[in-house]
Amino acid sequence: MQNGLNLSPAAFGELRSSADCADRVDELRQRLDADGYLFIPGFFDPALILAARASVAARLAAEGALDPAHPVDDLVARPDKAMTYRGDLALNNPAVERVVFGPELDGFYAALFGEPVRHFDHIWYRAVSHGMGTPPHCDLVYMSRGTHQLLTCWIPYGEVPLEVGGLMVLEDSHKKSEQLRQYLEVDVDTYCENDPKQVAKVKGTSAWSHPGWLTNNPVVLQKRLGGRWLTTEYRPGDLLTFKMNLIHASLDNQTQRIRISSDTRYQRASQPIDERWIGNNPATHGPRAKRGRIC
Ligand SMILES: O=C(O)CCC(=O)C(=O)O
Ligand SMILES: [Fe+2]
Repeated sequence: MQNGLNLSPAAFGELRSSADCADRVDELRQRLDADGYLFIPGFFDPALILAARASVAARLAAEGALDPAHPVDDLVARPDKAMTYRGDLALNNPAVERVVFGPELDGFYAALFGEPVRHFDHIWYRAVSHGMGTPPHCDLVYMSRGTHQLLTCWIPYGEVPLEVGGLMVLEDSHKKSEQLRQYLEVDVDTYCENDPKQVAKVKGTSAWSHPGWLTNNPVVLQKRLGGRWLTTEYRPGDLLTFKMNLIHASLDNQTQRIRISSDTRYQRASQPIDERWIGNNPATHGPRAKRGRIC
């Protein structure tokens, strides 16, 4: 069982595909509001995605992270090379930028938001080897200093069958924000000025005042909140976009293959933006991002 997940139909299911209405913007907006996400298989030309995959695979091979007994493109990890978050793989990488900042996504989000859009400059890039999936969370806790009408775009670079650990979303969790209010108010880079322990831990460091996760346990969370965990067997070209208050996580990677994916953010250009994530050298969660307050 993945993550010890309950795989019964009552607890686990398929993402709803919006491939049938990818160019009907009214229908897309309705579904985004109803479901909190849009899953569009085959959104990109797979050649674009595979070119980006090849660029990342070449970097991983050059650093000796891949098992030489397998073709580079299979992305089989050397067992002693554990990895998860690898933002560096997207830096100075035109093939990845072509995907995440290209005309396809720009046009898609401009249509969806109904006006010109901009993206965060930071690209979250992941190369996830065998091991536990990302714990359940909402993205708001990492990026709430501008508009909250922000969408995440999760893109798999290659096939991601269930056992390789793709993204899953908790059905209807975007309708439970009242129940999650305290959590959704968290800003992981904010600390309490009047709590010496937090000051020592967070101020001037890259540490977080809160782990960001709702819990490490997707099963317990599902029992508490209800809804099924929804996912799919992803293919190159697929796109999953979702709201800031939709709970999501990833399945464990039970294989030796490395799962590569990016997550990037898009919003109306006219709205305030979270400064931590823009510019040539964004603060991200580093010392420049930390803010003290009286708690
Ligand atoms: O890819 C993952 O494991 C997590 C991705 C994520 O949390 C996101 O896309 O916001
Ligand atoms: Fe996330």
